[in-house]
Amino acid sequence: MERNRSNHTPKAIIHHLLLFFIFSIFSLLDCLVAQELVGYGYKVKSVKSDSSGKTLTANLDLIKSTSVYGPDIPNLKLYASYETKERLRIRITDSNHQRWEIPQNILPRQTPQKSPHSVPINDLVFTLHNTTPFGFTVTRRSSNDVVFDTTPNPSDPSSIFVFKDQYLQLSSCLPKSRSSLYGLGEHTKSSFKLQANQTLTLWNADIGSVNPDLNLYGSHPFYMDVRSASNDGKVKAGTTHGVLLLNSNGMDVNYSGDRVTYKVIGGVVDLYIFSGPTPELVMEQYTELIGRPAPMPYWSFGFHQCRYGYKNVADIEGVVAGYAKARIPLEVMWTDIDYMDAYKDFTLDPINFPLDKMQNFTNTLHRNGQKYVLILDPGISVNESYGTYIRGKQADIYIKRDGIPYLGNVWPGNVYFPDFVHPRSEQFWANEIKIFQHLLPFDGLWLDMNEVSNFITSPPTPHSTLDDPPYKINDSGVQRPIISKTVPASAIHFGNITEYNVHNLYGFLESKATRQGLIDVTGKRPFILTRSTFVSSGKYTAHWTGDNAAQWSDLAYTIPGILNFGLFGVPMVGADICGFSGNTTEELCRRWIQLGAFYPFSRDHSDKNSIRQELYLWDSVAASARKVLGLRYRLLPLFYTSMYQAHKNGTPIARPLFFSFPEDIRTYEINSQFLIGKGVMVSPVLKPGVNSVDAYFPAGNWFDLFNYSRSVSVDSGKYVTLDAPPDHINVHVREGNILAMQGEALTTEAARKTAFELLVVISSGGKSTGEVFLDDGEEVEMGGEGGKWSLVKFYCGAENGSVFLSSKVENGGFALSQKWIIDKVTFIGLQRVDGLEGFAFNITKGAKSKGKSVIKTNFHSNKRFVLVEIDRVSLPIGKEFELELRLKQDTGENTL
Ligand code: MIG
Repeated sequence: MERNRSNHTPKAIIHHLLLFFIFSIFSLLDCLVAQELVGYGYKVKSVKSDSSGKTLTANLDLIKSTSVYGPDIPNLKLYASYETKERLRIRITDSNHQRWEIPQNILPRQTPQKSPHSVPINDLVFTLHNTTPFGFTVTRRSSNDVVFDTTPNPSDPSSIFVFKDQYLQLSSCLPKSRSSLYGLGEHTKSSFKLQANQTLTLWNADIGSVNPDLNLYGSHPFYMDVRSASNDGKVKAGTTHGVLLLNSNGMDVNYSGDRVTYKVIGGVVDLYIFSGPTPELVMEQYTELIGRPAPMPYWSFGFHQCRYGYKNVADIEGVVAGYAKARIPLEVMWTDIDYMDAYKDFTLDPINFPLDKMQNFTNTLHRNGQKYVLILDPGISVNESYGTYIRGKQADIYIKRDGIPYLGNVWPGNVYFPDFVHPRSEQFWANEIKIFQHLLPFDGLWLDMNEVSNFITSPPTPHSTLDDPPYKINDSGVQRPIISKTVPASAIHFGNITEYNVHNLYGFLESKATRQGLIDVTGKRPFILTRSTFVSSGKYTAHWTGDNAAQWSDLAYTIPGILNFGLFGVPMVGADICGFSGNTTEELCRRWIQLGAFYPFSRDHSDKNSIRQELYLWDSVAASARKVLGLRYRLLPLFYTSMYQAHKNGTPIARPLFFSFPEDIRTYEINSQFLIGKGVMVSPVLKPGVNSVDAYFPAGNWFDLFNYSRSVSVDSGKYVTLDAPPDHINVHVREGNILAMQGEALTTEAARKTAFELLVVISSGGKSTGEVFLDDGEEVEMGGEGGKWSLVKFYCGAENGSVFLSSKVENGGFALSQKWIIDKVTFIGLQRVDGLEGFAFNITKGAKSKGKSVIKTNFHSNKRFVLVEIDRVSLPIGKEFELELRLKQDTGENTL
């Protein structure tokens, strides 16, 4: 911890001279643009830091008050602390009054280990500037790069730090040409990298994701800043840090390119900075604080079909049959609100979805290795003959206003909303889930409308600064009142907490309660899909991007949308395949399933008023679906292992290219490609009428996963035009990766029974690696202590004309008990050398003999590489093995 300790150092004098100058401009501003000046800032009154140097506390005094957006808070306390080696926290709040902060029991944050005696060396340096107004900066010790800089700029009033009851302003200066920002959602964006000059509003709202740039269903005040190299060479390109402003109140975040400014309507400044310095490490550090993503069941990586407007049981049975007949994988059948009796949660429409038929339907799905997921809305119908309503009333868990339950209106008509802040609501909700699960053994829950969405806007309480705060955030892009179509901000939750403060937490808390409820009743790993999210939601649930439309633009938006949720710690995410609202077309649906087959969460869903869009309805879509879902199912071990990595380290499943190539600055701009795990790249067609795609390839050799003999080699990153005929999407694996793949099947259960193929992509300069995580796919914990799981790591390197492939196994027992074998090993990307005659191989560990193995050699289409397949190797995946592949040459050196 460093600060300017004395006013007599030359540095401090410079600050004072500068400030004199600043003051003269401020007084000028005072006369000219008095209305624009929201605050004058604070000065440091006193500072103390603890003996360990881990924490610093400062008292701040207001310089001069203004009345814009209400009176300033006169005295503040600033706490800065190194919570871990990679995490710095800066918290600023009112010295004299307690303010709203998200309680630990609502959103648990990892609390730092108490080790007062050791000073952890953190790469981040916090400096408090004893200037008037005060400011603070965060820099990197290793390079002096400025990470966060709140130094006020006299010509920019938005740079001044302001702290009022309902208006906080905090601004950081950014090196415009070197900083690339990602995150700050939820919004629909055409560009993944945030573009300069925009306002990002965070206030959960039922606004369709078809609308670019508006505040949507969730709030994530987190960004990642990827830096390009500095001129002095001290900062390496790809140096990344993360910033979280942990605050649940509504806010606007202005991003100008050289400045990020938070304008928040409540709470406190609780800023966390994660030092990285790689994107992966930022995710590890961020999710260490907020909680690692929940593991998802294996089956949830299969393909899902849903629609709003399925008529009855025969209709959904027909859809399941349609998939089976077309031989397109269908793992999960969904029902939307159509199944309910008058849209009441935990009921069934007695005419169209009667209990006996639904039980039969669900049981049949289960017999075929398939699953059933249904929707729930939070609003409970106000109806004295409805058990759920009565039990909620008895438990007294509804959100209140003026002392009585607040009356909203959603699908069932009048509703009360369960208050998930209430400690009894978890039990109420779990009990409803239990009762219904015992009637109908569904496999997962879909939580919609939880922003919370309300069809009516109740009038504001007169003169309420909660319902009508002085600063208007840009809700819905038109500064719509924050009480619009939701629960009014003056409504009250348990413990007298206002809706104003917990609005953005509703969907998050509902997901948390639902997860606990499902674990209680099933004892298995739950699958939950939620529309509304907040920081930490990923610990409980998956997410879909909401109501998009069947338009080409929306197809393209899905990539930034999905990548953003990876950064938010919600790696299980997908968009409605073929488009939700509006009528899709054969071509759009075909291109959409080609991309959607590689979303972490892959579901086709459509609106009631749209034409049907099940994948078997067009022959060309069906054919393409078989092909791309075929590859998805072969890659299930990769998706699932990426889930494991997400759960253990926070790394997303679908990742931006810069996660694997942070030093390649051209990857920072990419919006239309992504990676699955570290080395599989998806490059979709996103436009109508085209049969090629310009795809960016970071340096290296890349191999087509549909046809191993096609490859792309680039020495340095480059755009390459690839063929993309109507039935094809380009999916490549990069050199240096080893993928454990399985066979195609119509369900994940069947796919899991097939033998493994190990695809070894030879690295041109070094080792190839890969891993596969295996468990039963539904135990609550994933890779937990004492759990039944195996983790197998693969290594491959070349030496003296031989290629050596080996595995290391952790907890092999589980894999052995499942009798999984590797039946085939395929090497791709072996450089062709003159005089090469062929290959021979030898299994030196893991199997007794070569058995019935056969070896086949092939040249890649460009004749630069050789492809070697070894069939019928019969290696138990749970047992360590070593395999040597020898080159047989007639002349010359035996080198690779
Ligand atoms: O008011 O349940 O985003 O996926 O099909 C609309 C009907 C309510 C919105 C969801 C959408 C779902 C629809 N729901």
